[in-house]
Amino acid sequence: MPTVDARPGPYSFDPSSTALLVIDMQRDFLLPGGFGESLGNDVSQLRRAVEPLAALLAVWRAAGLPVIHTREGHEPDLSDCPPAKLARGAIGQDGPYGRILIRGEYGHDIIDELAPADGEPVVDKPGKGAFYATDLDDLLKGIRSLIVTGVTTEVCVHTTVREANDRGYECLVLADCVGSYFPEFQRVGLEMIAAQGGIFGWVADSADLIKEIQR
Ligand code: TIU
Repeated sequence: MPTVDARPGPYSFDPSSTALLVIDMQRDFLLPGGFGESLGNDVSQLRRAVEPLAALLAVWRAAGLPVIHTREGHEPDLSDCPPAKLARGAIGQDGPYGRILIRGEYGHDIIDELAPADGEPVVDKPGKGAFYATDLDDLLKGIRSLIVTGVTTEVCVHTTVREANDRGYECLVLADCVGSYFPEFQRVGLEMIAAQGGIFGWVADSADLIKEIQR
């Protein structure tokens, strides 16, 4: 079995039961003028994950392994957006890329560099976790190991990894393929996953995973 040099210890996975999850690499989080910036964030902080993730995707797809993308967002009538979430952001308001975080709008879609390939499922989710109010668990039938990437480390990545861990998936979070608006949250967010003997997952660098896929 391929085994990645990870924290807190080796992460072994069977490629036939492993999927790559790419969380919320949407224009609304990564481009100026979207949801992320509307919350007062420096969106340039997320850019550093794009290149390593694009490189990993190329290797992963070449190996014929499955990729699942997610997008956070809401119905145009906002019926799936809890009032408290609506009150604390610009969701549904007009922005430079259409209505912010609304399905079907340009800003809601995934950035060009990481566009889903034909046949790769895209899971639309109203929450931070990718399992809440989605069919992700059904899509993952037969999958045991999840390689987790995307944004943001301490919000949708953490929530999804915690949900996945509780459902029995073994999650490897790739440090250079996840991003936070806050450098200190990036560091501590990754430490939290691997602490306490890997309390809800493992953390590694994409180069160490790529080495195993290409071995
Ligand atoms: N604001 C923030 O850090 N994240 C989100 O609102 N959603 C995701 O992490 N995708």
